Amino acid sequence: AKTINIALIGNPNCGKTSLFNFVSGSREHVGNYSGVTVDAKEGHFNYNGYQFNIVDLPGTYSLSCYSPEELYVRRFLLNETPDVIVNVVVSSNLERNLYLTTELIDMDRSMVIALNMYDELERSGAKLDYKLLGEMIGVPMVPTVSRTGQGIDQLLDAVIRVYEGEHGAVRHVHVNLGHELEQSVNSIKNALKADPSVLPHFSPRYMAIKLLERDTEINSLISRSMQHSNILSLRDQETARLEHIFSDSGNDMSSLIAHEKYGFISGALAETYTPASQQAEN
Ligand code: GDP
Ligand code: MG
Ligand code: K
Repeated sequence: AKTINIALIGNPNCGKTSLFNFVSGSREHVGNYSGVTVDAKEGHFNYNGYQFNIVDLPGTYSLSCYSPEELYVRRFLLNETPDVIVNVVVSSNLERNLYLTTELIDMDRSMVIALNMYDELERSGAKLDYKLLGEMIGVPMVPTVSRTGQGIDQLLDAVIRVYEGEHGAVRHVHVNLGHELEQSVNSIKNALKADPSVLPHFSPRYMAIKLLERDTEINSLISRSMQHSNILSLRDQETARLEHIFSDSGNDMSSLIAHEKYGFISGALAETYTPASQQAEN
């Protein structure tokens, strides 16, 4: 049988461990994550003729280097390269949960989204056009209820389709950061692509964005090799250019990038998500 390695990635308390337990028959502790241990649990199961290895990762809000969880998840993605990432999100809190999704999209990795706690969204009376939202970001979305297992078969079917390339190659829709930021991202990205000693790491786009954000780990990854010094000076040059253009905003590059991403998310949700309160008015 073919083996598919999947990794559960999402914010704390989005239901990753519940999903892990349901598919692997494990009884890992479910509840508020407050421990200090940062590790991964691995499980195995068979579904529809495939053997799955599944890893339950610590919860994280972002893929930067500000917490042990973020660093752990990022290093896992780099070193273990799961075939398909299952990004677990809380359906009724997409505004916040999809930020991490935009970073996974920047990484150009195969993935599907588990719209978890869909029962709570339905109970609230809100409506989500998840097909359209999934098309807008180029990632299939499947409603799930980890606690009961509802939707998990459909989720695994989507994982298999992505694994088998039935959606074609990865066709994520990167969040457009606006003309000026995109120009800087692209020139750093092209410099990264042109330097063979940079690979294999993360996708050039993700690395370029992290360099603009002055991510210390990605920075030292690059600066370890003298060949990369031109990339760091290019980054500094682009940062100076952007700081000049956006001097009125008083924001650093990370805030500018986050602002664009959150802007995209709220725009996408405005088109696809209808809170219960608005339904009553219609
Ligand atoms: P993790 O931190 O991402 O591993 O999340 P957990 O699996 O520990 O779940 C956090 C809490 O959400 C627990 O109380 C779960 O019982 C609950 N939970 C998980 N999935 C669902 C779901 O689909 N619906 C509802 N209503 N609650 C869920
Ligand atoms: Mg957990
Ligand atoms: K938890």
